[in-house]
Amino acid sequence: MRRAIALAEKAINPSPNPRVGAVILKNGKIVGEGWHEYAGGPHAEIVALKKAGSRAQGGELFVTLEPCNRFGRTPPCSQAILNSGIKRVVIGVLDPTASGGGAKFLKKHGVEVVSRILEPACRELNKIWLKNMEHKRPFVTLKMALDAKGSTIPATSKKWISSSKSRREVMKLRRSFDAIAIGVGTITADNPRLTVRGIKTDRQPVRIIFDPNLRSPVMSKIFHDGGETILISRQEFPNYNLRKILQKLFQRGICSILLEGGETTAKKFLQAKLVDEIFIFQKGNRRKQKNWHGISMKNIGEFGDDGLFYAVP
Ligand code: AOF
Ligand code: ZN
Repeated sequence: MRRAIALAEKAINPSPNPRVGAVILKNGKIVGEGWHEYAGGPHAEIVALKKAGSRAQGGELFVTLEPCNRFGRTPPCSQAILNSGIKRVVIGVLDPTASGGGAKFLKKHGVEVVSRILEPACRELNKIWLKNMEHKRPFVTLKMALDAKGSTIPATSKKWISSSKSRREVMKLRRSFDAIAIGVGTITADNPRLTVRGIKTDRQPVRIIFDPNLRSPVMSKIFHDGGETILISRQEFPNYNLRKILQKLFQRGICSILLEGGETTAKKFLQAKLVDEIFIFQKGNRRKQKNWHGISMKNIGEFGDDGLFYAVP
């Protein structure tokens, strides 16, 4: 199952679909494996079954998510697994959506099924997709950059750029999100581009500006570089209810948002309990633990001089 998880992680962002990995064993040897690469592409189980061919007969399938049991963009994996002659299926996390039901189907047809193996790791793998399915809103990650004293560093500040290792890490983070969001204060102060640069990517995230009173300067870079930008204002949302706004964004196909500040926007999201996880890069802080607005954060990495801290609020 650990190998299936590692395979699933190869998909950087298959949004709106889940990250799924599958491994087929026969007499203790791997005879097929695969992962789900992009929405609309073949499911992980099918990729693994194709590789295994007739060797799947009598084998065991390890899959991070319960096999689907209905026609979506592709035919049901449950039927393909049954047809292959696999005798045992080990599942990480059950599918809470209408696509699920593969476990029941396979059991009914005499296949041995074991569920919820390494479930916490399989849930973590699909924290975005599960949040989407269970709450009908995008997963929100708050990312802040702080200077040594703890004040916010603007997105484009020279001070911040000095740690190229952190910058690269931020680009990797950006690459895995559907959208990057900021408040109007940040766009006015920094005029950022909010793009993925300096690393390979097959798409640029959508930019979202939380700008209730439409104060964003018209000459801002994000309006003139050809990329997609969504302005969130009271014009469209008179009550400016953040939860409702997020649900609307989800309906528009945005499954994950990297919220890059500033402080005002971050606080509003935290107060509304709409932040799912927090990353803080801080200059010169290499301590194991730090406290940020009453939230205890753990050091999970160092990039040059900067510490990276993480918390689930
Ligand atoms: C995936 N990849 O490897 C598995 C999935 O849009 P469709 O037709 O590809 O169906 C997507 C649903 O299928 C998805 O929401 C999940 O419930 C189920 N399993 N999906 O994208 C996979 N195994
Ligand atoms: Zn499937």
